[in-house]
Amino acid sequence: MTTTIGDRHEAARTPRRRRHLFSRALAGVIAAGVVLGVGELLSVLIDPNSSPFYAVGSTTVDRSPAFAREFAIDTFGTNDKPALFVGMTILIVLLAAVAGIVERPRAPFGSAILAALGLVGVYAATQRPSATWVYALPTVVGVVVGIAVLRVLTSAAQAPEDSDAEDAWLPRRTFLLLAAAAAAAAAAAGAAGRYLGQQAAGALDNRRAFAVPEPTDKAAPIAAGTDIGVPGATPFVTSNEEFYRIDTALRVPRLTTDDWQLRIHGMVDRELTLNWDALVARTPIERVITLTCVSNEVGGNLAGNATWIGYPIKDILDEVGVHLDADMLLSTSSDDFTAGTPVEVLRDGRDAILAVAMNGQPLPFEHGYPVRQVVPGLYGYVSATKWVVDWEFTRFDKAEAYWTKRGWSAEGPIKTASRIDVPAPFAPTLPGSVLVAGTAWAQHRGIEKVEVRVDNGEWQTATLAPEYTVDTWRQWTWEWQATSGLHTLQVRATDLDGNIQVEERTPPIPGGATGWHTRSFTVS
Ligand SMILES: Nc1nc2c(c(=O)[nH]1)N[C@H]1C(S)=C(S)[C@@H](COP(=O)(O)O)O[C@H]1N2
Ligand SMILES: [Mo]
Repeated sequence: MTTTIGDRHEAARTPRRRRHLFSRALAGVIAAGVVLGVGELLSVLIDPNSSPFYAVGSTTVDRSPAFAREFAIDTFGTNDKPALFVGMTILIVLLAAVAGIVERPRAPFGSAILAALGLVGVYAATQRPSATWVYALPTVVGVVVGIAVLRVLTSAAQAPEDSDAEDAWLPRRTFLLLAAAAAAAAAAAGAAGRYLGQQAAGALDNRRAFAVPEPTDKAAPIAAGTDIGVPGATPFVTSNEEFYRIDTALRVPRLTTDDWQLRIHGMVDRELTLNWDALVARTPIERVITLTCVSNEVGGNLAGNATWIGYPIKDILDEVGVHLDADMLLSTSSDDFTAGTPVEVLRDGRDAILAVAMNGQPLPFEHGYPVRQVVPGLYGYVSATKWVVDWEFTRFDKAEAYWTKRGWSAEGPIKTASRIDVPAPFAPTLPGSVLVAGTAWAQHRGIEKVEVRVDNGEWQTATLAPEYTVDTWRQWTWEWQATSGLHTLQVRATDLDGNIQVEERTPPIPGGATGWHTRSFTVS
């Protein structure tokens, strides 16, 4: 007997057939789970980046156009990665369910769907940094095992009416047993893969044993009042847990200090490779520096301020003898992100450092353990390379870094910005005295003035907290005599070079958002 589409529609109406449809869909989803679980487990032997799920995710991130990145950051903020994983999972579950439903012993359409998904995985895996053909193996083996599981489960799920012979029909209990076994095996393989992947790196232990260097050149103490201490306002120092995280890494690189080295080459007199011992033999300094992301929208929170310990970059430049015509430091991370930093900025006296500690802790893995760059005054995408392992001195007319290739500016000085933190948007507000507070930044130029206005009225000068240094943000407060009704507050900053924050609203791409932060309140 041949199954026709018509038969199947007819069949789907009976509860029994509907159950079989569900069993088939389930079989497909479990088979896909087996593909991913086996892939994850085998990736341990090769490289965590060869796992099909992560490879597809990472390659998707790398291939996304700039507008997609902006959309993802705007919509999901720091949850952009979980959002991608959830999206991928939903898509895989749907395709896998279809694969289970259409698979037939003599018409393996479902197997073909898994194979096609496998091709996507193979492509993505072989696109990862330093990938060789071996990176395809976890996906290929996973797909072969997954197809076998799909065929066994779907034939077990087959209704007698569907089958060529009555005896192909297995009791429902057998199907459930097989399905449960396959699902458990997939989950176990996946979990073991993840666990072993992390253990193999040994990075957790390495970070735990890390001794934060003790600088003699310490950061100045933070004077009383630098932190305005207004509830709801951004604290002056951002904790490591609260610090924003932006990067292209779906799997956070887990380097150890033993793995780490920095190869310095290109337009230099003397090439140099710094390993960990050579780095920590240098003299560390401690500084408080505010980082900002170019993707930050007006009023957004992609900025953070931390106390960093690290090694001055300028000294290393002098040591290797950077050629006079080299104007770009192209830094590369272990996961092949690149940033192009103007050499001029690295030697103009500001505290650009190779940081190894953040707020008294070894760098969190997400923030670049064991070594990252921190450069006051430049957006992160052109300066703050995490997991940095390679420095090439080159020229802006010869090389392009990661985000510049994707439409962002080659150079990324931070724009003068200010933000209202309290009252919260649409917070219920009583008439009378209301404390308005926020923060402002113009790293390496410094904040001269912050002004607030109500309903487009006269600009009023806000009270500034003491300046820590020109490399940190500066908090402000302003007392508002609020009257009943709907009101709009607006803030603007002026930096110490005399630049007033730009009024015109422009998006983050290509060189950082401009515009005055505005907030509305109903006072009653
Ligand atoms: N390796 C690597 N470093 C990176 C990035 C990245 O994608 N990969 N993103 C940069 C960007 S865009 C910013 S804003 C800062 C953010 O640093 P944080 O995550 O520690 O806040 O890291 C920079 N360094
Ligand atoms: Mo960024």
